[in-house]
Amino acid sequence: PEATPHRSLPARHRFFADLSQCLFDFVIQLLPTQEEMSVKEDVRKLLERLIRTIEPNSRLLSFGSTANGFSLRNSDMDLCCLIDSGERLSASDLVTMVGDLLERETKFHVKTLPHARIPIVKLSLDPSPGLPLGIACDIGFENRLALENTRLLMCYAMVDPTRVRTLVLFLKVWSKRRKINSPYKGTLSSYGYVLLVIYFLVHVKNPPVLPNLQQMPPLRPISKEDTHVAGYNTWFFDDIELLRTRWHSENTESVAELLIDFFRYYSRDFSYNTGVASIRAGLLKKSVKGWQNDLNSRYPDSRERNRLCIEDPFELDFNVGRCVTKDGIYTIRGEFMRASRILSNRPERAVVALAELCA
Ligand code: 3AT
Ligand code: MG
Repeated sequence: PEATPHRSLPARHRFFADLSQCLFDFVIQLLPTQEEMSVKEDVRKLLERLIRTIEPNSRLLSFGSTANGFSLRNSDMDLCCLIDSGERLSASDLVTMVGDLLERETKFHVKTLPHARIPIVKLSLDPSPGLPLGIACDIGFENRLALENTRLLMCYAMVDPTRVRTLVLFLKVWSKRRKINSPYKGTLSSYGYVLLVIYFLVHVKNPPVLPNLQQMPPLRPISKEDTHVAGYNTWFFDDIELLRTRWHSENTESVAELLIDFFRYYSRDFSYNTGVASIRAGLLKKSVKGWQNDLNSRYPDSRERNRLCIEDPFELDFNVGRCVTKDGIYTIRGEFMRASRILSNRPERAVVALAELCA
């Protein structure tokens, strides 16, 4: 309880201002350098040229963080190979052939996963003087939905670049440092954390920081062919320049206030047991989506699958949090609580709080 609000209020605001400044400074030094971006672009072009020797009508496009503005230094490259015409080879055959080719023609270490949900070729390059941390890169085939969700996240970042990018980049670093960013080990992917941030900014904050781009009225009638990719509706309002003239947020909270509230919301208020976070439609019920945990199932997989439910913005039957296990959600919530505790103590110096947060 604050006995003298008129005296404590400025201190509170000073803390928010300090912490916001620290957050900007912290993420800026973690952005990729111009040089790193140009090396990555060169790698993309080289790989595209090689793949075209097998499939002349193909294009190799960037998606994920390299393409949506949420990239940190030395993040991996996500590439998607699209074949424009004359589909002759299946994605899994292509993975095998491209894998063999790159093994022969380049210095990359190559691993192929031809039978994964999205068949991919995984590449890595050892560190060298010009590239002190090497490069890791995944090439997927015909993964058109990933290109669309990358574009959606990029548009959300463009609506409010400072607040959205700072929050997202900070949460990515924080989740990696706290070791809760590995779907293979039962926690959540970066993509999942980004969706949690956007859900919070669109549906939890009142007034909202971001509009719901998937529910804005379109400018002109659109036909089904124009809006559907792989059977899913991928339409969203993407003319951000125009949006700026029509919509602006009434929410004036600082990045620090939003971050503190984000941690509070996901440690305390989000209904993990029954709720589904959907950036398209707000809070949904697991029971309505058929995403309850089947605790009696014989398969450990379906006992675990729906602990944390985050609806993919386009692939509505896909839970982006499906890899999160019982232990995983316990750890993640514990981390949200820890972060909430550190920040709500409002320590003397914001920079010390940040260091402790990511320690
Ligand atoms: P990093 O910088 O690599 O940590 P990122 O933003 O590249 O983060 P991810 O590597 O988690 O994010 O994902 C890259 C892209 O792959 C994001 C999205 O377009 C697609 N993607 C990842 N996971 C899923 C998923 N579960 N469902 C649909 N698309 C996904
Ligand atoms: Mg990535």
